Amino acid sequence: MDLLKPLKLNPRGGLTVVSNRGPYTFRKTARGIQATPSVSGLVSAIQPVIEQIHGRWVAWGGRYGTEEETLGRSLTLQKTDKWLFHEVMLTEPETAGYYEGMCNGCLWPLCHNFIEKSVFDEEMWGSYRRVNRKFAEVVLQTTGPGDMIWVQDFHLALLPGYICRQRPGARVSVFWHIPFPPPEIFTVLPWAKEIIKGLLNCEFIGFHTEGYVRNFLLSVREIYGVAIDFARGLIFGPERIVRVGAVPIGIDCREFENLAAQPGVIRKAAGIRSSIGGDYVIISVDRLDYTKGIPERLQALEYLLESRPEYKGKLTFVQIAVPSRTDVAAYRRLRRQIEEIVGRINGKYTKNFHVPIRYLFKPLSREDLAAHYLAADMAVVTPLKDGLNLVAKEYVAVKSGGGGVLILSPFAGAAVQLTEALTANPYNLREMANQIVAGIELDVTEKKRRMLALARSVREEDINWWWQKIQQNWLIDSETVGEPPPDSSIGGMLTRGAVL
Ligand code: ADQ
Repeated sequence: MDLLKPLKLNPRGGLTVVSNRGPYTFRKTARGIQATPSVSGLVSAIQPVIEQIHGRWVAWGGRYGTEEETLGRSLTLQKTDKWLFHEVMLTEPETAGYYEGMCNGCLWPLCHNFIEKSVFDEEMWGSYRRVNRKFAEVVLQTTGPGDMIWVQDFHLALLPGYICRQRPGARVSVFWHIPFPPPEIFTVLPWAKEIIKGLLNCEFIGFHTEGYVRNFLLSVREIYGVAIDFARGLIFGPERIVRVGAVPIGIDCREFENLAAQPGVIRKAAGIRSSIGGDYVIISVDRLDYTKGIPERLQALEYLLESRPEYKGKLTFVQIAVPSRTDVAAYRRLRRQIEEIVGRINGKYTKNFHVPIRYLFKPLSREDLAAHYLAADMAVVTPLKDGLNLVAKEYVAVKSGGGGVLILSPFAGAAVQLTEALTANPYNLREMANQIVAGIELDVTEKKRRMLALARSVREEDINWWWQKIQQNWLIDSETVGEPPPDSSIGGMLTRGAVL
């Protein structure tokens, strides 16, 4: 790490966001390095915050090189209009072990309760530790002692520990964007203790829901046996007092409301509708991921067309999927599976040139995305498990005038806030089909009442609200929280026997 180029600290900002992927993916082309915007919930959420704060963003830009190149050029400073970007470069083996292996092949499925998809491999874990250390070096080089370091997500769970080892008392917080699983699942992870130990160096750890907070606290109790105040979300950890809380992420609601009012977007939406005809239009937008429940949703649609023949030729379902983790075999298999189901349904139900499913496998611009939301009578957001789900909120923001129906899975974190949505269990094809029909037949006044209530919640708890709440939680002085309650779980309450 001695080879890192020294960087000037950003004089304007005291906040540094650290995440695995940043706002751009860089690729070497014949015309030089090209930057393409990355599509993910995390990027959608962080971008408006960092633009306001004029902070710094440390992330991997999707490029790799040899170990020597990585060490020699691991910081490429990109100056954008509103924030500074520090690129971390990874080697090819690191990408395989840390990102594809430990992050996508182990922690992602485990945290979404897909334990059977999780691969546990010591080499992958070694790579995860190495890359977390590498990020820590970059963060330490580019920040000063008083800076606030805001780490994003499960990719960098060891980072707070590595930072604090070299800078005791550093101001570090983690926001965990995906679900935190129940302790009986999390503690299966051979390195569960190391992950918890790293996180306990934070001042504040944020999750989307109270359920995830509880799962986390229970896991800490199970693994560590330190004092925990469940009511106030406090862990009296070995390094510091850690606050833990539920702060569900919001969207830039005004941006989507403005987009929906733009003449160009309205024209595009009208074009989408006229290309579809007079049909009822249902939309789903997802990163192509097995947690999003895309095959299950398509099967529910097939069941609907089979069991309610009066809807044949009257519904068009638009599934927009953005390519994701295309290097991972399981994701390539999922893509093929979805294409097969779409082909089967369209083959079976296309009549007089009416095609029931339009399937787009590509990223859309913000304007195109808003136009598709605007064109749709209903959005079906039915993940099998999802930390929160921003698509549900984006659809509501675009439809905030009162049109549109939202069908939401109870297994998306967003269901805790968006209580006026119709819910449907993605594992229950019949319930999904029935709820889609109920949504289509919903009385106009009731439909409007529900959408206006949803819009109120999305507007009130938007991205600014989220960032305010994060700061409020982060900036409380830990020394003022007092003693742990007498019934807290210091030792003796561990539910596991010792491993010798
Ligand atoms: P994701 O799993 O990426 O995020 P989600 O919250 O739905 O899931 O966000 C996806 C984002 O990508 C949305 O902003 C959406 O507009 C955008 N998007 C999807 N398809 C697109 C397309 N074809 N073209 C352009 N944009 C597209 C993770 C967690 C979530 C959590 C977020 C934020 O898995 O549960 O909500 O982080 O914390």
